[in-house]
Amino acid sequence: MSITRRRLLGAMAAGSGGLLLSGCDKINALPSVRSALKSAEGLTMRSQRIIAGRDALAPEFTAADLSPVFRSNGTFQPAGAAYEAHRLAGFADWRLSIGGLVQRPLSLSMTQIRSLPARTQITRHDCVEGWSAIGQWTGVPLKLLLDMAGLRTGARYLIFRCADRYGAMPYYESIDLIDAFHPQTIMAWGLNGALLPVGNGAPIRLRVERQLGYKHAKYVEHIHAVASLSEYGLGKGGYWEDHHDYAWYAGI
Ligand SMILES: Nc1nc2c(c(=O)[nH]1)N[C@H]1C(S)=C(S)[C@@H](COP(=O)(O)O)O[C@H]1N2
Ligand SMILES: [Mo]
Repeated sequence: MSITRRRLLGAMAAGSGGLLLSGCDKINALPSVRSALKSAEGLTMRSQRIIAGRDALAPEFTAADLSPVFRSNGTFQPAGAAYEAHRLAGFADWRLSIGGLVQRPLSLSMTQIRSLPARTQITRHDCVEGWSAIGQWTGVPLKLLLDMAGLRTGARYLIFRCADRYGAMPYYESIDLIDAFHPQTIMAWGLNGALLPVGNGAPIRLRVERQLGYKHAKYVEHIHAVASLSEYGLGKGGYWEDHHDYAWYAGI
């Protein structure tokens, strides 16, 4: 088993443990404990990152580290006439909408989104199937969109609805507000200096860098702020969570 694979399986086990993470989060709340733990020797990178807290940054890399090809996984081209028409039109009429528990529901064109302040970051994507790739992502910080929309009291999660389906089931994912406001969480429209390719989620996808690949919803059409994950799908917060028992929190 490769080191990456072992690390990922370890991450899944810890991520689905629940108790371990909530225990760490509580200890973590004490600044003195946090710094003592951080300086302890012999900790693996992985445990340091758990102890460092949910707000810690994922490692960023340099252009020299970029993978020659950023592969496509899962859906590589959503089926159906509607997506095909968007693709042929260069996504000129694609809208990303934000609704649910917000004060000002938004519907933004890609031109509007690309004119907003953007963040560029070079990060490593880890898929639970056992591969990783380093890519440079450019997009609007999700925090900026949420500030525009204004979350209402009671909003606890964001649900990302995608344009593709697995059989009859739409792909969707969800994150909590800690990840939503994390500085590296962006709605990415660029990869490696070009517009996002269809294979990687054109025209816009989520990057949530502290979690495994399946959380990074591609082909996003709508973001819905909700009080509870039970409000959508089968209630477990994502396609893989609903139908294949994947962990909802897939921290790395
Ligand atoms: N809409 C949608 N988002 C998705 C998927 C998908 O099939 N459909 N696959 C997920 C998985 S398992 C991974 S590893 C990444 C793959 O992203 P990539 O195609 O850019 O490599 O997207 C995730 N987001
Ligand atoms: Mo994945």
